[in-house]
Amino acid sequence: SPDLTKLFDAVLVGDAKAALEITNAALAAGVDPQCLITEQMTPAMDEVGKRFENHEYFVPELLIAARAMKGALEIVRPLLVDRGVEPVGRVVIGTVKGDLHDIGKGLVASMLEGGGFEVTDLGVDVSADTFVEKAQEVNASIIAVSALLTTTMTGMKAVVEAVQAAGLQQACKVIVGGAPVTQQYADSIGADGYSNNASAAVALARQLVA
Ligand code: B1M
Repeated sequence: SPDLTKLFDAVLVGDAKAALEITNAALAAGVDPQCLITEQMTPAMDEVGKRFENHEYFVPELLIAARAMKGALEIVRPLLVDRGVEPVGRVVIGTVKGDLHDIGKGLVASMLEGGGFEVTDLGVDVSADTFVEKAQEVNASIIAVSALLTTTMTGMKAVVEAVQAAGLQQACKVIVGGAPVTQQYADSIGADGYSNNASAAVALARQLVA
């Protein structure tokens, strides 16, 4: 069976070709796709972040690591989606204004789709107004906001406020997440929910639409 730690190494050094090859081999060998993400790719990104903090890595290394992970995720993503599930609700998701990190947000979006939600992904650097306008347009019952920077997570409060200003707070719940976000922070801005990983986000969303 394939040596999965090679996937960790490939993401860590940003070797997109190797990341693809190992992912394909692992899937062919019947390895659980979820475990490739949680046990190899995400820990590799954490190590990338540590090296960045220690000034061993710089922005270009962050970018090529992200490219390697995203390439491998392209193959894994369809496997997270369980087709034939009745739509359980509509979610509008995006990364908060000023923030360009999209890997975790993309994972949450894929898992929500896998959990039967209809998902509109607004991408990165999304303003509070855009979240609300899109939620109204598609009649979403949940807005999911991701933030990876301590400097941008404050923009999540603006989303909660925009939902309130539009009178949508009963119909549309705001859930938040991302590395610097905590339950305490979510409570302090009046968000309806917080989760610290993609599968917990699905459980939370299901609970809120039940
Ligand atoms: Co940046 N970056 N980055 N970065 N980057 C971090 C976040 C950082 C922690 C690195 C570090 O110093 N250790 C640090 C933030 C420090 C802070 O604010 N406390 C940082 C910095 C400083 C920066 C820049 C400012 C660097 C610079 O330019 N000087 C800059 C900011 C740009 C901007 O956004 N305006 C920047 C840029 C970048 C790149 C663009 C180069 C690249 C992103 C590429 C991309 O996304 N397309 C990048 C990367 C790759 C990282 C790290 C290394 C990895 C992020 C990642 O993808 N993790 C990151 C270090 C780290 O997080 N360990 C770092 C994997 C991903 C699966 O995890 O996103 O946490 P995560 O998602 C998880 C959960 O958090 C949760 O579920 C996901 C899966 O389980 N979750 C949610 C996420 N969103 C959710 C939403 C929900 C629920 C759960 O809604 C309900």
